[in-house]
Amino acid sequence: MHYPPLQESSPMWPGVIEAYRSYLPFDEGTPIITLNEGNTPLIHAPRLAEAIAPGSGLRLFLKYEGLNPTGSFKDRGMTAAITQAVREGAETVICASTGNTAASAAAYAARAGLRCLVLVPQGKIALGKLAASLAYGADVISIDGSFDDGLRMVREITERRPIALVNSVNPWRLEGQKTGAFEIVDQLGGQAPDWHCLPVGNAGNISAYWLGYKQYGRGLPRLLGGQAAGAAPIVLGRVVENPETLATAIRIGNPARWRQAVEALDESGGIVTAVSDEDILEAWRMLARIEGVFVEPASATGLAALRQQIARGEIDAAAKTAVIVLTGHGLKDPGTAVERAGQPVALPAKIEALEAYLTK
Ligand code: AN7
Repeated sequence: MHYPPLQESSPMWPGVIEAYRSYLPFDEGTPIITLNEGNTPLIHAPRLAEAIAPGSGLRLFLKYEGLNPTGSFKDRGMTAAITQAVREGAETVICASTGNTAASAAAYAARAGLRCLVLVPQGKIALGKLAASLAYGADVISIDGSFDDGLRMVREITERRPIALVNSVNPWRLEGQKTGAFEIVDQLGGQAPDWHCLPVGNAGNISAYWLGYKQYGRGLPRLLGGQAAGAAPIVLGRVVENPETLATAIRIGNPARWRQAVEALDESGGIVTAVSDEDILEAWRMLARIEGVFVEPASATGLAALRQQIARGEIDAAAKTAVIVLTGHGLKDPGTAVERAGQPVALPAKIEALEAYLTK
């Protein structure tokens, strides 16, 4: 088989830094560390719109960030953070993570030839994230504490040693992450949505989206942030010492970007709300069964929040455009899927058995 060489005019997607370079603080000469992240689909979801706001004319779209190279939205910020770490001469990077940041940091560090250490909460990281971090060759350090404990540790070690911190306290993470807002505006034909809905854990993503919408200058959405009820510090207005939720990605009690998120919510006329694990799971099922979009549980929190706010009459869906950011792929967390989505039907390998099953 013969493939023609890539031409300079090739339409290959170059990754988010190259695609939006004029909006980002990277000049032409900077070597970019990229896995061609971004350019994720914005999926129209009319059946889901009808399910959560019947007859309203809600235009609902799903920004499927699970289709990034390491399966989550984190790759947008990580291309920027690792590019900057290389520019500054770093040899080692570190992060604390509930899993997705770890996998993303590990992949981009591998691509840049850097050592990567990731601190993850023991027993509270989904299998796909652990598997990927190990596969990319990171030093995976499992601590007998929470994400918040890990974040404290990595903040301190990077003050003591020449190691680059790539959690979203690193401003470069937000620079890359804000490209999600640019893409949504472009995909909607040059106009921001009325509502922008997403899960809030460490609050980097919501902060970055707000920066992006403001910078792009094509209208501003109102932000709707969802937190898991057992890990809802921003909703409660206080640190949660022992956060608990089956949505392990957002099992965070003391978000690093807390203040910035509150500012973004205020400026946008937004809402932050807590949703129960049951509501998260229901939204997770709806995404898969009504629209065929499989996400990890935390990623369904934006839908759970929108559904709750429409049901409570806090959001009027009539003729509105809403985008829900689906932050991570369903295959990140196969354990929860197998536990919560039902069991396979076991049958003998005989046609009669299949006939009997169908006529049951
Ligand atoms: C799927 O990987 O914090 O509010 O360490 O993995 O920007 O933190 C993950 C967070 C939402 C919350 N959805 O985003 C980590 C980590 C998924 C996530 C969030 C995360 P932020």
